[in-house]
Amino acid sequence: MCDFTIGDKMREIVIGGAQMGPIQKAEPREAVVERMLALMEEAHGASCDLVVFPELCLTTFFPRWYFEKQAEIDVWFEKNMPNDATMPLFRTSKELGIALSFGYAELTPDGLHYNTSILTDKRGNIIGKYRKVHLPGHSEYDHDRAFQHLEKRYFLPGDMGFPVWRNLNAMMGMCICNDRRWPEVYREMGLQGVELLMLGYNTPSVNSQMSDEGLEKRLYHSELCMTAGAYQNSTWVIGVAKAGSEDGHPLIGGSIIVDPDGNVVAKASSEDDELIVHACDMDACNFGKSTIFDFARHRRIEHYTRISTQTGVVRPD
Ligand code: CDT
Repeated sequence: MCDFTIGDKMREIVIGGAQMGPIQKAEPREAVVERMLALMEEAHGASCDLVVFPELCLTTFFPRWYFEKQAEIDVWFEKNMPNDATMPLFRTSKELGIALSFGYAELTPDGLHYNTSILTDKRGNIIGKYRKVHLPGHSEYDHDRAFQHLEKRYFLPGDMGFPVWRNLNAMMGMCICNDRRWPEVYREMGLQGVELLMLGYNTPSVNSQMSDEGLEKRLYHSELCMTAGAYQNSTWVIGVAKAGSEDGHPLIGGSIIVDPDGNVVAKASSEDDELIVHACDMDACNFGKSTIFDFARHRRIEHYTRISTQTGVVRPD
């Protein structure tokens, strides 16, 4: 009997990755929520238990725009979740019996700003929250870039670490966009037995600091880090894009569902609203977790001190 089995029922979760096409700067939240509801209805038709939406999925990817006044910034943030605009998502979760995960910009009662994702159960109750730890980009206007990426201006780094939650009889965790490029993120959750790791992303199709790094390479790197993270921690990974051209700024698609062997089992083909679906057996995580990636038997933490005590490179010369 494997240590990782939770109960003795087949632990299959039908997962929908709800890629979203572009959201223009002028598009109101209510219109976006309508699009999300249509994807949830489609997911219901495909018998999904859980639907995963992208990072900051209620608005355009506003960190590409430079704002100075706090009031101009705060319009992109949600002070409450649920709120009037998003309540239909939670109602529909309960009506259809579908758990949800989606990303939004969070403004706390204390006035703190985070890039956040939430997870619900199948009754639309929020059971998990994650705040993005790895904020890419810069905090001041950068004239040397082809376009701006001001996440460090608008958000604080997350203050919750990388928690996991038991939901739908599986261990679930979340991270957000740039987090997916850091192996420490997967391992933090791997060490808590994660079986299903959800993430959303807004990734520009071109590198703002190197114009010949285009769509093909960006898609390759996105898939590379998610498939590696899945394999090295023997977990399902669901990576969901906001894609397409937002006010002339293209974002990659390439949403995928990755199995615990690192195989891509479902992949989006468009840069629009598109649902990808796979029936994911959580027990497929057991073999890797109890053999080659049995952390308790094989990890050598006495040699890993630098990982948590040093950020930049220190050469021994
Ligand atoms: N949203 C987000 O984190 N996007 C980043 C782009 C990095 S370029 C400054 C990503 O890693 O995809």
